[in-house]
Amino acid sequence: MSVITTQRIGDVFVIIADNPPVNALGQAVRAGLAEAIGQAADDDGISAVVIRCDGRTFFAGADITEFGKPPVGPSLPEVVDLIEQCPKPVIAAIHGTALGGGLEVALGCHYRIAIASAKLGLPEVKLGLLPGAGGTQRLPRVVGVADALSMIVSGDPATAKRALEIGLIDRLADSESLADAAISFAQEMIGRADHPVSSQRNDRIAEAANDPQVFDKFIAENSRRLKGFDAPRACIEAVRAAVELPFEQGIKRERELFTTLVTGTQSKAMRHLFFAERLAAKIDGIPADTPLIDIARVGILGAGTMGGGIAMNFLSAGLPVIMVEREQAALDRGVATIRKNYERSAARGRLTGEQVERAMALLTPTLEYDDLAECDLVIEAVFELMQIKKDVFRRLDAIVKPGAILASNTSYLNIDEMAAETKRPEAVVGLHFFSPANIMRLLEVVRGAKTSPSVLRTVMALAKRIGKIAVVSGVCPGFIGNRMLSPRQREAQKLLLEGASPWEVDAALTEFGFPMGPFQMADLAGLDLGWTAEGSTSSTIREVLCEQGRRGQKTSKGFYDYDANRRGSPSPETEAIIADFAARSDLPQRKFSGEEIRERLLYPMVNEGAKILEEGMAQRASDIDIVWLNGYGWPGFTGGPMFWADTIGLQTVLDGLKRHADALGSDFTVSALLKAKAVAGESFNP
Ligand code: 3H9
Repeated sequence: MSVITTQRIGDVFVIIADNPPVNALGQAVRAGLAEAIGQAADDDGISAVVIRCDGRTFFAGADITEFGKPPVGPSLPEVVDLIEQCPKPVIAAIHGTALGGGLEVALGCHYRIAIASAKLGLPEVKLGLLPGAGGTQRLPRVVGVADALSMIVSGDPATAKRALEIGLIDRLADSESLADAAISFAQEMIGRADHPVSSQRNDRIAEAANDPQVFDKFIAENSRRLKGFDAPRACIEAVRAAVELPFEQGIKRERELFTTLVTGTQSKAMRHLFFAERLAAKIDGIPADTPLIDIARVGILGAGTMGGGIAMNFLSAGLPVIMVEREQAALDRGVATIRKNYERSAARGRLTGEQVERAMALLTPTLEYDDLAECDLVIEAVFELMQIKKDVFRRLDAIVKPGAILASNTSYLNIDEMAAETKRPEAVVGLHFFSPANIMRLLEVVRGAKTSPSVLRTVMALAKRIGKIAVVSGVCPGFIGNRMLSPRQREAQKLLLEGASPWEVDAALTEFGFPMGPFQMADLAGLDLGWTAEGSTSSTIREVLCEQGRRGQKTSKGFYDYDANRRGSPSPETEAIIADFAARSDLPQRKFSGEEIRERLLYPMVNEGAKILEEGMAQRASDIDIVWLNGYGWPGFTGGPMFWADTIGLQTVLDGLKRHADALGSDFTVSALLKAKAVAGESFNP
């Protein structure tokens, strides 16, 4: 079947695209559109044109799988130009998502009509690109520079309502009658002179031409978001070209910038992540028809920071939650924190008061374990001690109805040992949420030796329902994320004893693109996590810091000293403590470059990632990238640790590990998989 079909309704020519799943603008669609528009232009019996899509959405963009391959015409910019130059009015009828090249097609049309649930955006920046089919030149001409900049640089879509307000669409239609409304719109426009042509409009950009500061202001306000990424700056430059240059020259500039980005490493990395995120949801060896367990009610054990955060995910998705604590005071505190978090979101305009009350009404706090009996899924978020976890699982097994899933939020303990305490090990799974659990998108799903396919498929589907990115991990200490964090932490500590300062170590990682380094992270989390004054033996730097009241940001001092705005500065007191440990270690003291620090911290992580793959603990290298990107702030423009290793070359990593072998110590072993792939000239990702 053809991806483009046409219909005549009177003298209105309707062009319909049908290219599942998201009507991406692949070559066949572009060719079909170009041909149909040519036909409409040439046929005197046609007075107006409607472009619409069948299926779940209007065009969701260029076909990303075509990037990096030899281009086959017609190109998308050519198609958009053909639409715009059509002598008959062309109307885009939008449902679902008009994204990227999809919105650029719509901007080439003379009019746009959309249903209320539609979203319109230029998300190219999230793929390390800029809109390359005229979007950077046409959008500012249609909605003005301020709104265009914010849409193009954030990549976030606008709702149809907002699109109407800013002039991006001309009309709203009822969802059931979009096709008819578009035809009526087209009929109304027939015979009118001067249909608006986006590329020829200059009224909206004139405002910015009179305010040359607009771009510098935007850069200053968004500097944090722009850090390290090439695409946002290129987006800004392209929009600046729309203001400063005639349309044809602006388009040329857009093309140059697009070409640089699409052939660069950052965009390759970000396109890799786009597909990696979708691939992570797929579990090898589990048939798609594996039955799902109906999850209508969720139980959470523990009302602390973690339990409360986990509960919010389900409440926000409209699922009733029963939250159990041992003491009334702790339960009340937990409920109050959930409410406070929701109210803060409401104050920022992200939720309505009604939504807050709806979520809170779904929460049942209780002191009775027995109240969990009818839950379909119970997640324990109690203290990280195996004995406690085992007791909890035994108890839950006795109380919760048969068929229900029992999950642990452990971040490193063995799920199989917990499962062995129950008579339903097939129903036991790890659900490792990351703190703050209501915000962080990552969820490590830990597949036990006996976890059933049905349970696994159910929790993956549930993860999607609550807006998480789920990655499956096997059972090993620390799973994927924390297991790879551990060699990084170890090396960071060792570097302190060899002469590097915490600020040098942190800077090496923030220069790489991490939002913070290991010591800044430790200060933020609190150095006294798991530390007690009674048990302290002054045997690590961290212990001594805690003993001296330096427990992190919350005490205004940790590795760093903090001012009232929580801005950290190097601490002479910390330096003295480290110098004392270094002197006792007898290790030679020297200076480290940022490059060497990065090699010491990041290469062992890649090595650990390779071991995780080798042992089958992760299904694929790209899953590891997704974990580190969404759980630990690994910079997206490098594509994640395994993609980054591929980019710099596995032989480079292997050589680096050899070079640092003495420092890494005799208990450090190089992964056989890393070695084999490096020697064969292969990469982790296909
Ligand atoms: C662009 O337009 C550049 C132009 O400016 C310039 C050109 C010169 N291409 O996400 P889902 C696949 S750049 C190819 O699970 P949802 C996806 O991989 C593009 N494939 O569905 C998945 O495959 P599978 C700008 C694509 O309902 C399947 O479709 N546009 C594309 O949760 C379902 O996807 C974007 O960046 C594509 N463009 O969300 C929009 N899009 O089933 C990217 C999707 O094998 N797309 N696939 O795993 C999205 O944001 C979401 O897919 C969307 C639907 C919101 C549309």
